[in-house]
Amino acid sequence: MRNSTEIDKEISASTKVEAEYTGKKIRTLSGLEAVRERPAMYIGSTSERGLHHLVYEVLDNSIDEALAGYCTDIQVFIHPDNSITVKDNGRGIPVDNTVKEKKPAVEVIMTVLHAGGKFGDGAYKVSGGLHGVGVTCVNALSEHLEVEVKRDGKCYGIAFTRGKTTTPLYVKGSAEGSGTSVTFKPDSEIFTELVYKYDTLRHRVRELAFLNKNVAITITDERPSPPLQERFHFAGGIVEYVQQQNENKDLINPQPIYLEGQKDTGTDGNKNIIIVEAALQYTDTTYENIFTFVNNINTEEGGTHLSGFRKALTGVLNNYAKKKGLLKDKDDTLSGEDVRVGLTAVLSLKIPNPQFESQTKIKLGNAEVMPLVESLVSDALNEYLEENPAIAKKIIDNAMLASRARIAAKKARDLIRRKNALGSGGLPGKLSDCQSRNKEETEIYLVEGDSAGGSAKQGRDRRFQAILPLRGKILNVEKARLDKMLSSEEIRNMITAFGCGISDDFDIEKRRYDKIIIMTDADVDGAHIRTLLLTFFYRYMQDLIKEGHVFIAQPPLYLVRSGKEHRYAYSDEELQTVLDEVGREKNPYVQRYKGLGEMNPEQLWETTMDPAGRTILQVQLEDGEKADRIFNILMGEKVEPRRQFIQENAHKVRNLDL
Ligand code: 0RA
Repeated sequence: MRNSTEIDKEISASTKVEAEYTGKKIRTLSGLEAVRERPAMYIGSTSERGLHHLVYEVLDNSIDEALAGYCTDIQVFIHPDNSITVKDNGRGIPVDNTVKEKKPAVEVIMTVLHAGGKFGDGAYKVSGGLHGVGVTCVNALSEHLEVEVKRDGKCYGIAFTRGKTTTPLYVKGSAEGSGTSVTFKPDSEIFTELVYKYDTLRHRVRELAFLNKNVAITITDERPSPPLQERFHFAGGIVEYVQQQNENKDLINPQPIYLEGQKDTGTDGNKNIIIVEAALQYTDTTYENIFTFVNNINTEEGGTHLSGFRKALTGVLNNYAKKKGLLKDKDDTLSGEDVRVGLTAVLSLKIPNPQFESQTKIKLGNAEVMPLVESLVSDALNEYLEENPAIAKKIIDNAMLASRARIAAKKARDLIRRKNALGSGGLPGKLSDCQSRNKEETEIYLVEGDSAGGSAKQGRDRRFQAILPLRGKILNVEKARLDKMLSSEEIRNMITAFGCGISDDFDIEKRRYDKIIIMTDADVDGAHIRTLLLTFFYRYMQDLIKEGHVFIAQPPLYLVRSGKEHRYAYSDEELQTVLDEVGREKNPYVQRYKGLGEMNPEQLWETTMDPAGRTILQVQLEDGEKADRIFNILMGEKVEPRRQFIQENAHKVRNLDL
């Protein structure tokens, strides 16, 4: 344990930097005032995301304590008033006085920006926050925050309001064991959203439990009665993560390949220990799913660790296939894409000083990490292949199949591209394009069936609305490989009409429309076509969904006529309201639309296509991992999980939330 003097030196070093920086500003704010003045700068947002971020910040401290090897149990409580408690059985935040402030360390940690990381080992401290300001920000942005520390046989308490100490440290009584408990209530003056979402917190807690196998995390929601409680502890860590992710898929290697290694990359006697962990499992699916984490942060944009991992995979599998004579032609090579088809993997690094490249902190930049990950993964993978020749052969066969499909798909794609290069833009004959070429204002309706397509074409505003009718079922891309997929005319028509390519060729800037609107019948077939389309977009044009370009049209279910008046109802409840309003005694005429084809062009425009009156649902992709599982369940081979999912979610089908 380090003493207070050491801690104090580091704090003064950090506050000096702070002072120099703020000194240049016209107006000088103390640290916590700055946080309250510009909260979004510190926690990203003051809406739902930021609200949940507060919990992650506090949780991170307990996880750090677990990483240091001192904490095995963490509990998260959502209290009835939407305040939160995070409690751990670690060493407890130090309470002795610092030399400089002559205040308890716990108070300094909670009130001085950047102080937290300076205490203790802090080796793996990477706050989820943008500037590593962590729990101090949570304090500044809380109406009330209370810390309880158990240490040295005593229980201590200290409390704050909006970052200011209101109850200085005092001894509450005696206590056994050690630990820290932080309770806070987000400030209603700061946050626009104050209600915690159980599922959001549960997701992060579960993820942290996968990534840190030595710690059990319990989450309790005290708002419902009886309270909701779940405990997450995965002794298998990321291996279990991969297994859950592949739950409903057919497996090539039933037991995931697991590797773990560490290396000190420090120089001049300074320690810089990097820990690498990976779990890999191949399935018979046609896409890759690699999740990467650095210090428990999801590096969604990858970075040097992912590059090293990919290099290892491509190199090792090619060498192995050549050495064992598994390739058809000895000059064949498997591309990176080929060897990743069907792969689900988790790569998790713990690294003392990560450098994140992008603003959003989700891409790792440390150059030394790439060769390190490459060599660790190569060694482990080589060893695995040598020890499991039968599975190794299956993995190579899978990659060779992907390779053939890739070459066939390239031919098909080149053909589409060549057609595009020829006059008339090569647009599909079935497309009724719009006049405007300004992609910020244009829309394309994907319409089920030729007859509804005809009505839509007549009813639209041709200046900015394009219509592409889709006939019958489009191909289930979840099951088909790329070459087969591109042999489907409906799919090719969409690709050419959208103009932005697919997969590796995808370029969102080249898209020809701002909104892609799926308009299908309000029945089971319509829902099926919609799911097929969404699967296609999700797998091959994901950014269209991520950036909010995909929508679902909402045609009415009923037409109510009464005298000269006509009204539409979009749900069964709304039908009742409309009937109440027009009066039932006059015997209104009610028509239930069985399909879009029953509406004439004017009706279709008025109810579903006119931007002034229509409702369209934006498809959101909040959680890629969940979406992947849902698509796999809905569109994959296995019947039982699908039946179960549909039964459990039947009430939600009107608004499929990815
Ligand atoms: C600084 C030093 C030590 C522990 C902690 C911080 C600590 C912080 C938090 C925050 C939540 N839970 C926590 N648990 C521990 C080490 C003190 C020692 O050496 O005993």
